[in-house]
Order: sequence, then C-alpha cells, then structure tokens
Amino acid sequence: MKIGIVCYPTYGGSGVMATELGMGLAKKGHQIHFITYAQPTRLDFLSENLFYHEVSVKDYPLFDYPPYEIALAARMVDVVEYEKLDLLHVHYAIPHASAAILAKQILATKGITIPIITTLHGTDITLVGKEATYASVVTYAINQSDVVTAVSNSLKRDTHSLFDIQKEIKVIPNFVDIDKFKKQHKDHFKKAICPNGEKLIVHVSNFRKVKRVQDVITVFCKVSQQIPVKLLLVGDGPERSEMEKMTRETCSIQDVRFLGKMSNVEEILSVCDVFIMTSEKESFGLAALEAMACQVPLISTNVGGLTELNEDGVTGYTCDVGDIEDMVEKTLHVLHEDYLPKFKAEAYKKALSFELSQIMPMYEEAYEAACITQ
Ligand code: GMT
Repeated sequence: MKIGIVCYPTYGGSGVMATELGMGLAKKGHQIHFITYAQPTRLDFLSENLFYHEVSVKDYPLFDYPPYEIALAARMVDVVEYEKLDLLHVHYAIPHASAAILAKQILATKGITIPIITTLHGTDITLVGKEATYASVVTYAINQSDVVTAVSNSLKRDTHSLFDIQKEIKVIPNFVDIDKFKKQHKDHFKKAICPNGEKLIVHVSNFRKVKRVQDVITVFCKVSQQIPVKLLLVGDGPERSEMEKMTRETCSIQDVRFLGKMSNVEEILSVCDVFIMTSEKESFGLAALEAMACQVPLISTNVGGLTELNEDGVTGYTCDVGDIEDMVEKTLHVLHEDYLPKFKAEAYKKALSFELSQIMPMYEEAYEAACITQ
C-alpha cells in the first residue's frame, strides 16, 4: 500500500510511534510517505520505501499565527495526488485529523477518494483536545475519520466520556521493536556511572508538567538515603531547568545526571535497574514499554493506560499519583537483590506481548477496513 503518515516530528511518544510504525511498514514492503514540518527524530534509516515531504508555512506580515493546518492540508492534497496514495494515517487529533478531513474534502472535488485513519495518543484528548477552544473540531474530525484507533482501553474510555463520538474506536496499543530495544552488554558504561556497584534508576520523558518529574527526583532522594543508587534523567522539555535547580537544592547532584535528548536510548536503558514514571496522565507510556523491553521493571502511577502495561507486583508496581512514600517503598523492594532478577524477567516478558510484529498487522487490518468503507 502507499501510505501517508502525518505526525509530530518531535521527541514525543506519538511522533516516535508513528515513525517506528512507518519504518516497520516500509520493511514489510509498504511505501511510506511522512508528511510533516521536519524530519521525524527517529527516521534514521535509508529505505527505497521511505519518503519525507516537508510542510512549509509561508510567513506573511498579516499573520500573527502562521496557518500550519492549512499548509498541512494543502500538502496532503498535493502528496496524495502526486504520489497516488491509498490512505492517510494521521497521528494526534490536533491539528492532524482536522487538516486531513479538509484534505479529504478537497480531494473529493477532484474525484479522488482518500480514507483517513486517525490515531488518538493521549494529550490530544485528555489535555489539549478537551479544551473548549478545540473540542468541537476534535469531535468533528474524529467522527469524520474513516477508522479511529486509540492506544489503550483507558484512552478509548476517556474519548467517549469527553466527546460525543459516534465512531467505533479500535484499541491498538503502542508497540516496541525488540530487535532494537533489547538489553545490550554495556558493562563499561555501567561501571563508569556506578563505579561502586550502585543501582541505577532511570526516567525518560519530555519534561512536561504532566510527567511530574519532581516526584522522580524526590523518590530518588529518599531511596538514596537508604541504598547506594544513581539517577539518569533522559530527555528535555519545559520543566528541565527547574528540575536541575530542584536537584541541586534537594539531592546530591553528583548522583544525578541530566542526559538531555539521546538517540540511542536503548543503550542507556540496558544498564538501568528500574524506570520511574510518575505522570498524572499517561494514555499508554511508550517510554516505559521501551525500558521493559530492555529488561527494566517499572514503578509507575496507576493512571490511564499504565495499568494495562505495568502489572502491579509483577512487572513492577503501580502507585497513586504523588504518593511518594509508596513509590519509595516499592522502588526499594524492586531493587532488592532477592527480587530484582524476577521483576526484570517479568518486565521483559510483558514487553514481548507488545512486540511490533504482533501490533503492526492490527494497523494493516485497520487500513484495509478503511479502504473497504469508501
Ligand atoms: O507523553 C508525552 O508527553 C508525549 C505524548 C505525545 O502525544 O506525543 O505521548 C502520548 O502518546 C504516546 C504514544 O501513543 C503514549 O505512549 C503516551 O502515554 C502519551 N502521553 C500521555 O498520555 C501524557
């Protein structure tokens, strides 16, 4: 099939998932056309089946807000027509789904039918989308899509409770490519970071408020008062400088490293002992799944789709949002030598159930269903 994928190209779960899906589909023989304003961060291999079409927004003194959605819709029309695409798969409701519906309507006037598959990822529904400013457009774009998917049962429920949705929502969970995300032997790296055999805690995110990175730091400080431990913070975002300040004030800064955005995060995950995800909302938790594939158990909150990923007491533990004492206790338990190997094995086992080769056919089925409805 010739598939157009529209996503955010940035360091965020929806863009990462869309890019990994596109790369997986290209390996399977589909022709994939990414349509977005910058090269997606993870689009890092060359294939005769992968194409990237940039959306450029023309600036004009009259525009206080450059109209990205219009430019995107026009680019979708152009790429569908020129490349003869079979369908458009748009990730994140705003503004991708609504721009796709506009493109579909324009293409219809030219006698071209293009199915739209919309994948909901989380904050497009639970945070931004539900704002009164956007809600009616989000509702319309979802209802007008030919097939709608959500990355967890929890997100499906949230979408139905927040919007008036007539369309069926199919749950297709996030996935992980276990050929890429697997435990690698990076003992020299572990030795350099933990020279005295300390345990290694990790957190990966885009440092947005919703991630509550301050809780990760507080949990770490308290754990470090009881056992030798180090913390790696991977990623970047609006809260990062505040978090560095907090770490200086509350913790032993030499035990904490802010690594920023890393391209080979699997190499780092390979040497870590526990991943902490303290989010107050999380529709799935892709970063945690990638850690689990590298045999890293999870201490997470019990919100959204996290309980569909993290089996309490098996792959790690789930705790209430902000319950620091519980998170500290559970982290100490998971890190205990008597239990850690079992938690690592269970985390890995669970990750296997979200393997790319099992999830990708669900998208292919959704594509076929969307084409049939035309
Ligand atoms: O978590 C983020 O801040 C990034 C966000 C995004 O929209 O790119 O991630 C969302 O989509 C991911 C891929 O489906 C999910 O794994 C994340 O759980 C979800 N984030 C939230 O719901 C906060």
